[in-house]
Amino acid sequence: MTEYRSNFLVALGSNLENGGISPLGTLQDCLQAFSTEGLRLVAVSRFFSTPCFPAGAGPDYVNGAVAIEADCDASEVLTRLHRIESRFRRTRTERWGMRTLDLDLLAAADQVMPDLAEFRRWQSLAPEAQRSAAPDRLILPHPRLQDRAFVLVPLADIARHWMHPVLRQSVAQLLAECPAADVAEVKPL
Ligand code: A4P
Ligand code: MG
Repeated sequence: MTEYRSNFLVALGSNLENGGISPLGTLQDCLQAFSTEGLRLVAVSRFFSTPCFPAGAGPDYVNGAVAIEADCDASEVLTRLHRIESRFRRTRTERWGMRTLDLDLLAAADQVMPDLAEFRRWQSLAPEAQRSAAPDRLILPHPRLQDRAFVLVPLADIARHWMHPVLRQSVAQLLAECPAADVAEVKPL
């Protein structure tokens, strides 16, 4: 029998009000939805205010991260995360656009998906191509996690010692390599 249950790491983001509920309120509320979807919360980070990336593209975000356990595989976890997003009325209009709720699957233990070559292709995509190209299948670990203070700072709250299976660095090490100015802009709420 397949044993799933491994820890999944998920990034949470919001920079748009949803029917009068603030981005912070949305992130707090969506935590209830995880258990409804059979995703058991193991750890929850603090929430942080972070400047929008790319700069000037919209209001500041609230970001956080959670660790979950689930009795299903990574693709099914992403399907459930998408269901939670739609429950919070996330609409995908513009890539990297504003959103009421963005849930990205950062990692499933030490899995590399779909394979090392495809992971490396997405990881090394030029910034301009990143803006216009979206993968049509699950890429793990999330190919941008190592580049983003707004992901790494919350992640360090809950999974400092998680080891990136391709880069062979822990979250703490990846964060130490992040520009100090980017890290300083990630402010706990
Ligand atoms: N997909 C493939 N792999 C994954 C994965 N590991 N996790 C697919 C989540 N989705 C994955 O995702 C686009 C496609 O990638 C989907 O079909 C999915 O199946 P999406 O969530 O629909 O689109 P998106 O959110 O616009 O793209 P993406 O790549 O998630 O954008 P990012 O990288 O999350 O950027 N600034 C601050 N301060 N804080 C933020 O949280 N977020 C973004 C969004 C931009 N700027 C930000 C923040
Ligand atoms: Mg996303």
